[in-house]
Amino acid sequence: MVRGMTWAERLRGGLQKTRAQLNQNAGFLGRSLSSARDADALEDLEMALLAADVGGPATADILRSVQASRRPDLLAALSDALIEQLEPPKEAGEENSSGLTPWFEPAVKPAPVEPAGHVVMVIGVNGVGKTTTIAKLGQHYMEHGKSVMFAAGDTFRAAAGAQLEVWGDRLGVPVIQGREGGDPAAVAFDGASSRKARGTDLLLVDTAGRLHNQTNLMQELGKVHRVIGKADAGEPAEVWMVLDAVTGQNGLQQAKKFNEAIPLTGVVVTKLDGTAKGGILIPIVRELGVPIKFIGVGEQADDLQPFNAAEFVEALLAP
Ligand SMILES: Nc1nc2c(ncn2[C@@H]2O[C@H](COP(=O)(O)OP(=O)(O)OP(=O)(O)O)[C@@H](O)[C@H]2O)c(=O)[nH]1
Ligand SMILES: [Mg+2]
Repeated sequence: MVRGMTWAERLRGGLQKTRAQLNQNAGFLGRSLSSARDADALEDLEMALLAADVGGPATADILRSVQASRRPDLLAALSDALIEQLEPPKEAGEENSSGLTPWFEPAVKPAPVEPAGHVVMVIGVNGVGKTTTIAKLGQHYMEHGKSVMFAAGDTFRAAAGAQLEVWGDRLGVPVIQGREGGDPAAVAFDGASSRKARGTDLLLVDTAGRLHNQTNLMQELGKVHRVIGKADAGEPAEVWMVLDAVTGQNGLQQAKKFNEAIPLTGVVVTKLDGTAKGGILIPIVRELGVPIKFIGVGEQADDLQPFNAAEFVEALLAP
């Protein structure tokens, strides 16, 4: 992606494949369909949602709420229904924005994602974008005035520490390194201790990629988690799993297993630019029950931003 683009433009560009798929299947984008809430249009919409990996149960709910909507046109009704699916349920008395949001309001600026404490552990399957996400998060939080450190907890892959070191140098972020082949828990312990000693706002802990069925490696994550708590009580306040959107439902099933092994506090969805199945965000919110913190739509630092449901849906459906 090109520098100087706004986030709204990056997001729209990044969702291009999913939008094209919806358009191809449902043919409802960029047109006014005030008279189209008929069986054919709904059936097309159903196919489009399923093809975008929205999943059966959520698709059924979306169709129901579109049919029940008082909105004059299908697109606005669909927008409400999608936002409702993507927003975590609100406390009593607070209204979700769906139903209240005027159609295509100017993009909402994403609210900053405030970590609940000082240490964020970043986990996930191999190659999903953990290390580059840490770099992007580091830049994001520095731009928001926070001091940042990295811990290179991937001691498994030869070049992993060096990869994080390069990012650290570029961003001016201190990187706590371990020995290659060493114990990742030791690196995490050093990182958490030195974060506390220095009073740095935020420590991002990288980990090696792994599959949920690699029992030893899953236990290792638990150890990294416990050891951080020994260095700094109550930390890590956050455990964020990075999910590659391209892996769709498969990635979601992996996330469920990870969540059983080590409770997640958030999800970061990367590579939305590489898939027509951007609808996967809906079952992530619905079935995993863990909030989406950030989404990524490309390789540049600015291509990762806080997730906002209304903004996402607007970028997905806007003509
Ligand atoms: N197109 C695109 N590429 C991305 C995105 N996020 C990350 N990547 C790319 O994905 C590739 C893998 O990223 P890494 O950060 O090394 O992934 P990882 O999870 O740390 O990989 P392992 O440590 O090997 O498990 C890199 O080429 C990244 O630039 C994204 O949102 N869009
Ligand atoms: Mg990595």
